[in-house]
Amino acid sequence: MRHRLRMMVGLGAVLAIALRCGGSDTGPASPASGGDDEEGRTFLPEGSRCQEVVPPAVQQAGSADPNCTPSVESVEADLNQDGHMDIRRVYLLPCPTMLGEDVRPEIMCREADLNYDGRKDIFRHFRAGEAAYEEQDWNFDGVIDAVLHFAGGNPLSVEFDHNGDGRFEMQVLLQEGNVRRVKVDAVGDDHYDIYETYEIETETGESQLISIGYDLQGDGTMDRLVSASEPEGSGEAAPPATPAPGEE
Ligand SMILES: [Ca+2]
Ligand SMILES: [Ca+2]
Ligand SMILES: [Ca+2]
Ligand SMILES: [Ca+2]
Repeated sequence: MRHRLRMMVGLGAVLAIALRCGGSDTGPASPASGGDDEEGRTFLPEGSRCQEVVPPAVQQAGSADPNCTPSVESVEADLNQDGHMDIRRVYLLPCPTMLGEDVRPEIMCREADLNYDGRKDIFRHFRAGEAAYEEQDWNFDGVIDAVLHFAGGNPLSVEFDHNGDGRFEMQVLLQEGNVRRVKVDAVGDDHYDIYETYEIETETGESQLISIGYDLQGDGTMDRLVSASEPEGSGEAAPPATPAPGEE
């Protein structure tokens, strides 16, 4: 599913698919020629990360209409009109409930090809119609570089994989869009070694660095805390280690 290949052939086939947005299955039907368009431009495989699966909870919830089965549907669009689909949205089509509520399509996933090379680069996943997390490929190499997590529809934290090894070595915790805490795994042992704590200034609304904590022994416990208002001197000038909230 992650690397489902969807190759396009002629422009006609693409237009036909675009025109039937809203059909039950918008998957390109012709996987024949390897993805080259008429001008010889080569597109990468789509690299989709949006699954077209009815969530188990929805499946189990049942329906007031015995003839209805929940289903999913994807809708695609070619924004730059180069014959290749750049954006895809996956919707859940639920069934009527016993409560007689309106039945509307519910967004489950949205993915887009930002640099028009044929491969999708940004993937936002939804739960119960609300943003849950978003995977981002910043350098368009097909490897996810950052994952943004949401809570109640608002950004909560971001994890970064700077070296493309599939492990996140940096996590940024957010509060109302501002940085509150930054954790860095500097040695690559899956433990955070550096903890930066920020405070939101009430007047400017900007994040101000308060302190930096270090785990020098790699045991998950902070060994040294440097306050931003007391510059770290050479040697042993820093104050004794003080655990940050939540640590030790
Ligand atoms: Ca396109
Ligand atoms: Ca791309
Ligand atoms: Ca990448
Ligand atoms: Ca990494």
